[in-house]
Amino acid sequence: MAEYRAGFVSFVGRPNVGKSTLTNALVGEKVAITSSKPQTTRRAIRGIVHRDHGQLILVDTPGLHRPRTLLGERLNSLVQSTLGDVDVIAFCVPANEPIGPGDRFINEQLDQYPRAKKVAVVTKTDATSKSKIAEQLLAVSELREWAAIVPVSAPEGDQLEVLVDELLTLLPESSQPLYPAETTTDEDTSERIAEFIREAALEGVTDELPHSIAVVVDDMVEREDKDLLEIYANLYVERDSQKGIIIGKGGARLREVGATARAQIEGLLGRKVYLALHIKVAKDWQRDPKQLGRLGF
Ligand SMILES: Nc1nc2c(ncn2[C@@H]2O[C@H](COP(=O)(O)OP(=O)(O)OP(=O)(O)O)[C@@H](O)[C@H]2O)c(=O)[nH]1
Ligand SMILES: [Mg+2]
Repeated sequence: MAEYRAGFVSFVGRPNVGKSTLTNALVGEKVAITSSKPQTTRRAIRGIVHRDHGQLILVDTPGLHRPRTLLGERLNSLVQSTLGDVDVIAFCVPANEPIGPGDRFINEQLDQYPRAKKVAVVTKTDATSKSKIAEQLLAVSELREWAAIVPVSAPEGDQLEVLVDELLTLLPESSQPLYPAETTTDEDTSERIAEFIREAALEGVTDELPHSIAVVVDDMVEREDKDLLEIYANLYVERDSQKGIIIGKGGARLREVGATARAQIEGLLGRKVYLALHIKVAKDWQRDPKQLGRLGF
């Protein structure tokens, strides 16, 4: 019988390559928010994958990029410290974009973590042709000696189990699981709620605005007269002009964001919630150490 294995696997790569989407697909639940805008993930988010013969603790990370703000620098350091602690580093490259300087830079950084085994994951195989996938697999194989190279499509569910099996074989043997069977993440409920709100707010905004949004759950209160949880959250932007965009004409956009987020939160908690969302300006918070600290970075 195969030995039980358990350990830590970190997904790393440029922004927007599909690390969080893949994390969620493997875990089978939305533990990390995703969006079409780069630099969505801002924490190292653990997602647990349970199998009879082992347990993968996935650590989704913020996309590595050339930082333009203090937040960007902090996120890059967060990725670096995460990579120092994991058993396997899974470097994610999309099938539908040629390998560029950003990918090469990250690949070179991986040399700094000799203890970790290194796997390449070619994501988004549904978004390109078979011949392009073959070309990408070849290009990736030339970057370094990988323990495995696995092409996957998260939305199609293609090759996900192959990836899980490959990753499990690279983990250390363990006498027992590291997390209980029902655990999918160790993120706090209030953190997940804040992230659902941020994800809803990212929908349909462009340019610099996605980067300027931060959400903090301020308070959660049980209603005494009925089975309802009241959630009070603050959505921060960096400038007054951004406030108007988030709120929209007559408050239409904000209502939409609230409704989308509430549906996600109710799905997570399995109960009705009332969501009060307040928009506040935290001027240039991405560049301000004090405000970054207050927002949890
Ligand atoms: N077609 C296709 N699209 C994908 C796939 N995986 C992710 N995407 C899309 O790619 C975009 C980015 O996905 P994310 O999972 O947020 O990417 P990420 O690497 O976590 O991005 P950061 O958190 O910014 O580093 C989203 O619009 C996803 O829907 C895939 O396998 N196929
Ligand atoms: Mg992400």
